[in-house]
Amino acid sequence: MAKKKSDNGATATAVAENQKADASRGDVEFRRELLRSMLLQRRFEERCAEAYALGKIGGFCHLYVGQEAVSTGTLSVLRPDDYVITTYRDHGQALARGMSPRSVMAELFGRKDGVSGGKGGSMHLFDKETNFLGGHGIVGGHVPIATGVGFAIKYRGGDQVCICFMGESVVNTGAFHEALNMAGLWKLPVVYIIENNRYGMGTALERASAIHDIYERGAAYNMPRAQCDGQDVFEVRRAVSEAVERARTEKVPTLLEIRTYRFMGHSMSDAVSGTYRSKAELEEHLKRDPIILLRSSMQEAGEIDDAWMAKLDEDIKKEVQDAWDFADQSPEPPLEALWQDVLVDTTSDDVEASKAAASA
Ligand SMILES: Cc1ncc(C[n+]2csc(CCOP(=O)(O)OP(=O)(O)O)c2C)c(N)n1
Repeated sequence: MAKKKSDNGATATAVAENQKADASRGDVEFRRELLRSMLLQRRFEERCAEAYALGKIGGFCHLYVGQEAVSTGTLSVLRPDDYVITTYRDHGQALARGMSPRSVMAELFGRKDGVSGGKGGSMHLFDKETNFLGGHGIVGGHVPIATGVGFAIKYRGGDQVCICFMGESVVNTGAFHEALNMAGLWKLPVVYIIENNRYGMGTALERASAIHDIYERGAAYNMPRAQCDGQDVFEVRRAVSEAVERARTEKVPTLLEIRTYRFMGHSMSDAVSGTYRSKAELEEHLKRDPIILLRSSMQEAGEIDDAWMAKLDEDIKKEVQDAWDFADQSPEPPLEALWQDVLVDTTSDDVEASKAAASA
C-alpha cells in the first residue's frame, strides 16, 4: 500500500514537472517571439558598438551581448503592471520589457526623443509606461529602491511583483544586505536576480567573494533561493515563474542566481575581451550562445528553417536601422532642459502644480 502511494506520488510529481516544463516552453509562436526578442537585443547592441566607435554615443556604455536569455526569459513571465529595476547594463532589458528601439537608441544618442529625454544616456533608461524604473549607475545602489517598491506594493494591497536585476559584484555591497534583510523580514514581493556573468569589470567572482554559489547568501535573510542556467531561456522562465508566483501570491521574496556570461568586455572602454580571461575560456562560452541554443533546438524540432531565420534577421536589422535613423534625426535636448526634472517638491499639497512650476 505504502509502495503504491509512493509510486502514485512519484508519477504525480513527474506529471507536474512535465506540465511546468511545457508551460515554460509555450507554443511555437511564443518560442518564435522569444527568439525575436533575443535577436533584437543582439542586433541592436551590435549597432550600439558601431555608433559608439563613430562618436554618436558618448559616456559609459555597457553591452549585454551573451546575456539575452536572462532578460527575455525573465520579462516574458511578467505582467505589464509589474515593476523592473536594474543596473547600468540595461539596454537588453529595456527592449525585452517592450520599450521601443527608437526611444532607446535616441536616449543612447543623447537626443530629446530618448526615453529619458536624452539626459540619462546608456546607464539611465527609464520608462513610466512599462514600469521600468531604471537604469542605475551605482553598483548596488538600486537594490534598496527595489525593496522600497516591494514595500509600496504590499502597503497598497497590490499583487504586482518587482524584479531587481543586478551583477554578482553587488552581493558584496552593504546596500544589498540591508535591502535583502528588510525584504526577508517584511516579506516583500521582490525577486532579486543576480546575473552572474563571472566578472565584476576585470575581477573574477572567486577573487572577490568568500562563497561561490552566491544564491546561498539568501539563507542569511530567510529567503527562498535558487540557481539556474542563464543561457537556456526556458530554464530562466522556469526559475523566474516559480519565484514570481511566490512573490505574487504569498508575498515572499526570492534570491535567484542566474549563471550567464558576457561575450564582450565590461564596457566600451574594453570592448573586446580583456586580459583577465583567456581566449579559450571565452570560446568555450561562445559555444553556449543563448540565441544559437534556442535557434538550434527550434530547427531540430522543425519549428523554423533557415529561410525563416534569414527573414527574421533581415526584419530586425531594418528595425534597428530605423531606430538609428530616428535617433540621428532627433534634436538634442534644449539648454533649458538642464534645469528640468532635477527637483520635485513632494511635500507640497499639489504635487502636479509644483512639477509644472519646476519645468516652467
Ligand atoms: C559603488 C560603486 N563602486 C564602483 C563602481 C564602478 N563599477 C562599475 S561596474 C563595476 C563592476 C560591477 O560588476 P557586476 O556587479 O558583476 O556587474 P556586471 O558589470 O558584470 O554586469 C564597478 C566596480 C560603481 N559604479 N559603483
